[in-house]
Amino acid sequence: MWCQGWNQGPQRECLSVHMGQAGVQLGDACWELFCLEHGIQPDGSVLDRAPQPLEEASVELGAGSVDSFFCETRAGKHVPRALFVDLEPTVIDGVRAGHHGALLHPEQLVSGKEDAANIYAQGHYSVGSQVIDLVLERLRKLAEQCSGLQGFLLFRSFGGGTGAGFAALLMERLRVEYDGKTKLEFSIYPGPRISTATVEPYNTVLTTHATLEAADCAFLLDNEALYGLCQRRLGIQRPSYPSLNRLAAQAVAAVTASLRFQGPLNVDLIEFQTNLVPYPRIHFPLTALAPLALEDKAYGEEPSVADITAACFHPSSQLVQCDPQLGKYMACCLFYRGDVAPKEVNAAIVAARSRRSIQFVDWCPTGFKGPGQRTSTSWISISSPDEQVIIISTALSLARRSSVREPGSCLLLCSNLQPF
Ligand SMILES: Nc1nc2c(ncn2[C@@H]2O[C@H](COP(=O)(O)OP(=O)(O)OP(=O)(O)O)[C@@H](O)[C@H]2O)c(=O)[nH]1
Ligand SMILES: [Mg+2]
Repeated sequence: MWCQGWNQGPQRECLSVHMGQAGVQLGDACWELFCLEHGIQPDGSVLDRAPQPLEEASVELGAGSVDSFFCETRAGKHVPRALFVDLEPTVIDGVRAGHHGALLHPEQLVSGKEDAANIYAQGHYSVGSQVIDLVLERLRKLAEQCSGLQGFLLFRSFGGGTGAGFAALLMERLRVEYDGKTKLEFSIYPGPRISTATVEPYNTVLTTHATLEAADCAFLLDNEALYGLCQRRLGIQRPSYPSLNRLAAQAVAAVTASLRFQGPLNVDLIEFQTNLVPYPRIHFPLTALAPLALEDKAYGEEPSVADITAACFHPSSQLVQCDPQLGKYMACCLFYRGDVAPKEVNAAIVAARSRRSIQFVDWCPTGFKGPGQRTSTSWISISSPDEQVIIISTALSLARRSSVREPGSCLLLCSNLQPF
């Protein structure tokens, strides 16, 4: 046991499992962003333990904390509560050699000798079955370091043999072994423009079927939509995987912000399910993110809460390509970050509801929930070195340490659209 989290009092830890190339690379981008937001250095030390704005205030705080995602060793090093798994070694080797590789204990990186070659059955049965016991063993070790494990965050692609086949195998086993723990997944949905194999639609269908009962809520990150956002909104001509991953990581960071930071309106994992999943099998919410801005443009702008809320309902902010006009909303969760007053949020929601384009099903006419997080997000370059340097942020967080008011960001999660 390399961490001592179990004896630090009641906590609500989340274990992240990154599977296959997409899951591992997306995970790398997510942990880079989490480290930036918590001031954690590549050696695991904390650079700046400045109190969050609300830590000073005399309000009752939610249970979120950095310890839910990071485990502190006796030497004071912060280690991600994460396991990276791939059936072949190169992608994991990249993480090990990467900027934050030194943060991870060697047991948190599991790789096999040959991948599943985009074949669901290889990932699920032949190659995958050889490493499943080792992966479960490593997960058990991570779970033992938790005082109160809240649940799992699973990252994978639907299109890859490992992401589809092996992930389905692991999720079936987790369902048995960790029954009652929430399982949320962040899944890369294949897009025809950047697909690497013609069998991806088949893998997607097979894994969706196999994991329908095993996951409580699945946030889809559609590669086609991410690619379009990078091109149209951020001006990257030929977006690379790191660009897509850094954009997707902003959404993951927004979803998990209230688990990682304290705040009076925080939610825990189970609340995603309670608020967004009307029936257990209908658990694929639509995600949208606003504002999406380039750093140079964002410096001059201060979008209001009404602006960012309205932008969230616009198809150009969606991380899944679909037309919301073709259905009705069943439930909406709006996550705000930054200096956002509840009064402004309420006014923005009333304005959004009054628009004809936002229609709710008759049986759930008031389906809005709006948790808030006063921590800001971080600026991060989303382009690879050979592309022009473009910075994205979902919150204009420049005023964090000054007296200037900090505008916020908004993440919208809508329950599946019910067709007319
Ligand atoms: N957004 C994003 N998508 C990725 C990335 N890497 C791969 N993909 C997508 O994931 C799908 C392919 O799955 P992979 O994750 O590469 O496959 P795998 O899970 O490693 O499975 P095998 O290699 O077949 O064992 C395709 O749709 C790719 O476009 C990534 O880093 N980011
Ligand atoms: Mg692979």
